[in-house]
Amino acid sequence: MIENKTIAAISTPHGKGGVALIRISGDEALSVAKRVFKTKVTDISPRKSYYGEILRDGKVIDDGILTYFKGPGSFTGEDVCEICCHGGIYVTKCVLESVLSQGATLASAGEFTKRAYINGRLTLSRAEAIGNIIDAKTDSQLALSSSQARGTLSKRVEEIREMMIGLLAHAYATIDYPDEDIDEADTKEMLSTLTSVVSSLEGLKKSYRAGKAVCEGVKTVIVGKPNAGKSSLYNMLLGENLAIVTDIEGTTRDIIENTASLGGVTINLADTAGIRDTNDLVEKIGVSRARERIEDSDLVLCVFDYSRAESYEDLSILDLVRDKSAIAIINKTDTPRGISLDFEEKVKESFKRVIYASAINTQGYEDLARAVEEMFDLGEIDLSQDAVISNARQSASVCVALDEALASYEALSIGQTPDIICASLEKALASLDMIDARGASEEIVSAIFSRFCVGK
Ligand SMILES: Nc1nc2c(ncn2[C@@H]2O[C@H](COP(=O)(O)OP(=O)(O)O)[C@@H](O)[C@H]2O)c(=O)[nH]1
Ligand SMILES: [Mg+2]
Repeated sequence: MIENKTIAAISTPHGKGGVALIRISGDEALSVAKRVFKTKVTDISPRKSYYGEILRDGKVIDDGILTYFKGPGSFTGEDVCEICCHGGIYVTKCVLESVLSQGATLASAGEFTKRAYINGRLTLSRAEAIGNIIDAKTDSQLALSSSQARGTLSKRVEEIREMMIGLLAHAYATIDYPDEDIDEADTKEMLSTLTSVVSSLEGLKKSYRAGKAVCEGVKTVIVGKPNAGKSSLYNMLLGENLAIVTDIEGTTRDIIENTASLGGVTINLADTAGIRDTNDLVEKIGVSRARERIEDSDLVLCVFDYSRAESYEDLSILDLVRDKSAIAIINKTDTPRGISLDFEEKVKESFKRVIYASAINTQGYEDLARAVEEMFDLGEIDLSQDAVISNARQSASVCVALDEALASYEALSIGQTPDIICASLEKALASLDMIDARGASEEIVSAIFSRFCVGK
């Protein structure tokens, strides 16, 4: 799998900037760099930066800085040279061309990181996390991916793995002496270790709810009767006046969508037409889309108007969201009460979480953020320290590992033979190993790295 070609690419974004960085990795990295980059110093030492001139076809085209990282103590594990030049689009392209003309091959998407993984510098989950750092758009996405990139998840996986290997060694030792069953003391000890394995795996499995809410985001829809303040709430959550707000009923028709961060949870937020019976054809379509969107969402924010008496539309909304994960928002609490105490009580009975808000002065924002955080288990997790599963691939591995660990526990506790106990444990281990991809197929590994940009 290891290729020895020396590769190069522009690692900074395509565009005009102060500086650009061209990265070279492979056995020939230093010799290629030296043919392109002329400095007064003859001996280039690792981890030092050198000023010099950059040549193409023997002519100086720019000046800049060269840094050399000797393998295996580099990002990729190979010899790496980084040339910083002025950050123009054309000049950067010329420097890259010069590097390629001196024997380097253009790197493919994610190839530097893939080499780091192949050379054992990164586990797969850490490599994925580096991709997530680059994609992060919120504080919580950054905290989570930065922690996982430093190996928080890999460390936890390794701990569970070691427990499993200890158990397997123990059980196999018994298989080697076929006359012997696992004795009572050993069984007790193994059951206790298996309990730790199971509870660690359960913890990881559970963490996916929070990890997913942070990384992928939660499909969220705002619903309510016309003029309840849905669009105002939408704007408040996004911190921008994006949706049109008026006191004319039926203002919002199309669904409008955007992404916001609320209490650390990434919400993919949709504002909808107010739910009501209407003869206006366009509004009718809007209302039916709003109803469909409720079905399709993981979180529904139901807005009720504090300033007006409730109507049949409010009651119909209670029905619409009966089986959904929903939060009630009683809006316009800056105005005198119009809503009846009875209906308010009914809302409290129907929803586990009720927030009193005023979208025009951002009152209730913090309460809503805490409620959403709690709903998606973020309250219990320290994103910058805890091992958290953040994608479907990792989650699938953990779920299978957990099922097999439970099967193994069951087998051991009812006195099954060691081979049966080991068969489940081996499957659990193989599945867990997929997280950091010991033994993942080339296809999976390539698919993961192709998500990266060229130069990473
Ligand atoms: N006093 C007060 N007025 C609000 C509040 N939220 C929205 N409004 C007003 O209610 C009207 C309808 O708001 P809008 O957001 O368009 O409601 P939508 O039809 O549910 O999207 C507008 O005139 C808003 O300014 C609030 O919290 N307090
Ligand atoms: Mg609206």
